[in-house]
Amino acid sequence: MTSENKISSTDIITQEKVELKKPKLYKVILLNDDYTPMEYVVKLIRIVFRKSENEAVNIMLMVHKKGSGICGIFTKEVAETKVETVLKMAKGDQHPLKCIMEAD
Ligand code: TYC
Repeated sequence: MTSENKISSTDIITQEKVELKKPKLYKVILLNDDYTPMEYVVKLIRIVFRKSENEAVNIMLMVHKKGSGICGIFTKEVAETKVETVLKMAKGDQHPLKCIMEAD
C-alpha cells in the first residue's frame, strides 16, 4: 500500500474468504411400510444412525405409529449418504423400507 493508507492502482488487494454462513441442515426421515420387520428397522437405525437400542426402538415405533420419523439431522452430503446407505441396505435385504431427506 502507498502512503496515507490509500489504495493505488498497483496495489494487489486480496480478501480472505471466511466461511460465515451456517451449512443448511437436512432431516433424514424413515417412512413406514407394512412389510419390513420391526426388528430389522431397529437394527438398521442402530447401525446407520449410531443409536442405542432404546433410541432405535423409539424411532421405529414413531415411524410405525405415525407414518414417519426423524433418524437424524445432517449437512447435505452426510444426509445424502445416510439415505443412500439405508436404501441400499434395505434393498439388499429385500425389504421395501423407504428413507427420504427434507430441508430442516
Ligand atoms: N410397520 C412395520 C411392521 O409392522 C414396521 C416398520 C417400522 C416398517 C418402521 C418400516 O420405517 C419402518 N412390521
